[in-house]
Amino acid sequence: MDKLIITAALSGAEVTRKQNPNLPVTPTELAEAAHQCCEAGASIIHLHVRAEDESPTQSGKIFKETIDLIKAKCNAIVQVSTGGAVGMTATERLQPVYLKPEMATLSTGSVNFGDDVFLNPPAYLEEFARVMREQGVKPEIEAFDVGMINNALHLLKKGLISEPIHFDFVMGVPGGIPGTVKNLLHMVESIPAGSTWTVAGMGRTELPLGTAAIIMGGHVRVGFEDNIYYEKGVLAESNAQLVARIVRVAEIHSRAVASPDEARRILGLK
Ligand code: KMH
Ligand code: ZN
Repeated sequence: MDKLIITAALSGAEVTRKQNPNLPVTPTELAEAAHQCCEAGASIIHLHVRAEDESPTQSGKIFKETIDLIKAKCNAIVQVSTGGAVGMTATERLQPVYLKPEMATLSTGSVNFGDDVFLNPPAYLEEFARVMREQGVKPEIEAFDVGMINNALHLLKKGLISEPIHFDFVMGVPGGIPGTVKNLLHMVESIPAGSTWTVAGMGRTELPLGTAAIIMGGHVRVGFEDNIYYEKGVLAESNAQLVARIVRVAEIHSRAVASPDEARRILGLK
């Protein structure tokens, strides 16, 4: 098995400080959280940014400020979100890709998202993939359900993405595929040989799905974007606390944790 790549999803677009007062919001707070997560064992930082009033934004300026601060503190792979928040336009969502980060997310289908719809029609998929290819950015395919794997294979067929493909199975979103080990197995069995994959389990599915991925040879995403609790009724103190716990699970299962440069090699980044 490859060493374990841990992604820290620091804040997302939806979680608020009211829900967990430890949420990092400003560029300085996000950079400090990224630094702590790297120290704890994360090699990828999945990044969303916020405006001063805590609302989600895809502002290239705020992304740049945050990425520069992160780079000054640690060697992590920065993976910008192109999902942003529901309701944003494609042009708005694509802004951070022009900063040429090492990676960016590419959601390959629309999905009900709680009471909203996270809209990713075919034209968006092709546009996002084309811009990432032009900018030399490796996509992480965000699959919220199994059909989205097929949509990614369609992009591959069209030459808009290339192999090996890296998938993130986003599981347990209300509207997406439920976060069970049975469903995880089905997702893993549905991707082409030679692909890499990680799993982001929402809420209480974060730990069991992460544990399953460690055993199965996949990779794991944790963080406040997906889960604000350490255990039932107990809020997590920091993103790093969630990273440290998954490192302990990996240790129990004798799975070594990848450094950022080892993660770059596993993912085929330059
Ligand atoms: N905030 C969600 C609507 C991504 O980062 O690419 C979409 C999302 C996916 O978070
Ligand atoms: Zn995200």
